Amino acid sequence: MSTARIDSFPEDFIWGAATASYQIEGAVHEDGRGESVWDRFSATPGKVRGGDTGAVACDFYHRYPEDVLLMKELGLDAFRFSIAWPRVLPQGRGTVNEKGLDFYDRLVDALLAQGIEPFATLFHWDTPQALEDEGGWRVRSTAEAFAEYAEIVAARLGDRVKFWMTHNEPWVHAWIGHSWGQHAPGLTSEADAVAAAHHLLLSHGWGVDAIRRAAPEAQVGIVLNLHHAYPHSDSPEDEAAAWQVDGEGNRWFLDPIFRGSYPADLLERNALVAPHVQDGDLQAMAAPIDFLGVNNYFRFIVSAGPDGPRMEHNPEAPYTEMGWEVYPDGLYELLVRVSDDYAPRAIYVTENGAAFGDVRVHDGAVHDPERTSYLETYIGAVGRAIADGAPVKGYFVWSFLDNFEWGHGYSKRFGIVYVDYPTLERVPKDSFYWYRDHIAGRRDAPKPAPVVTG
Ligand code: IFM
Repeated sequence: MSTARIDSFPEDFIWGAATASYQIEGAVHEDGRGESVWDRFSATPGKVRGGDTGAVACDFYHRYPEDVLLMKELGLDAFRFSIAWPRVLPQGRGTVNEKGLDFYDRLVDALLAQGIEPFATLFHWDTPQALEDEGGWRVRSTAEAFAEYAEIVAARLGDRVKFWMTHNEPWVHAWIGHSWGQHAPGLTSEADAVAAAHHLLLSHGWGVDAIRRAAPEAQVGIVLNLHHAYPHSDSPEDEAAAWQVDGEGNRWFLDPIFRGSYPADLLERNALVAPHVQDGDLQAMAAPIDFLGVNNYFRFIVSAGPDGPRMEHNPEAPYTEMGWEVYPDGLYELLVRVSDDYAPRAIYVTENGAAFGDVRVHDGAVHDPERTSYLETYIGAVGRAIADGAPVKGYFVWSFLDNFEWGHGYSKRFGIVYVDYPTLERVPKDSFYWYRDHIAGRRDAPKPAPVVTG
């Protein structure tokens, strides 16, 4: 006989929400902040929908005290934010802008005063433009500058920030920014994307060492955007196509970080331009980490097309405003598979959430049942993965606030708090109250019962 698992979430499971600097802070010209590639890109006509930029965004730079109180009302255990490199080092390296560091100092203190654990990401795509002008992530010197930056920030905040992430979604920054041209810096070369990915991975390894030097007690990880790739049919061609998609999106990052090698199948088939690897690079990238951050929103269904893998639509599934399939089992499978194949010490789901066409109705509220249902089912999938052995220690909703959704500007709303952009007023959505009650319910939940088998 076996009893049902009453509750797989451990008592110390961390319930959080996530954001990123350029998407929420605004104040791009304040207190000595330097220019970032996203300032330049979004100011270039035709790059971002409606000409939107992050110049004001949610004005979190000034409004963080009220936002932290809202986080407290939500009952968050942790808040994930990123640090804007050009606020700290306006030229990317060299002279430190103390006022930039002061902002993160104040934010961290405000969070801790409310009992909220800060989770800091060092790079969420806002490269200092000065470094981009020297070749950006295509060149090795940016990885060296990143290690310098990591050590400076960890030395200042490491007495209070325990959880550090070097990079957010290096695949997105490398490929969408350097090969597809849809994100800053807007380049369109596969060779540049491969070089950028290599230097991001290298800087991750060097960054891990730099953080540990400055803050020996730190828990250090990296955040990857991972998606389970399902073959459209069980034909060998579709299975090979799905494996290729898995290789380019998932294994291209997981293998160097956990195994110190690039996926051999892709290198052998020349699926991508070969990276230029110097002695010691692979060893540096595989610096031991304390946790893996997993960002997941959807899955891929892949068939073998005439020109390579082709993504298929599922006519029976709901899709979000981003055109992403709602498929919570994909997160379950992903977490179990990553645990089995790579054995990370711990996993945090560092982003998960959905954009829907939210509107504020006559009573002033924002009713977003699709988002609540999305969160509920995806959190359920996390619970099942934990029950099946995945070492998931925390979950962060993307996002706390509606914000600047990159090339889509402000047209896609991911927040559990609605932002009325003309006034910058914050309006908690129904999903905020659902998450608040969920977190409170977890705290009051009976302790997990042991699984009885036999
Ligand atoms: O808004 C982004 C975030 O910056 C990185 N992960 C995916 C989110 C939704 O697209």
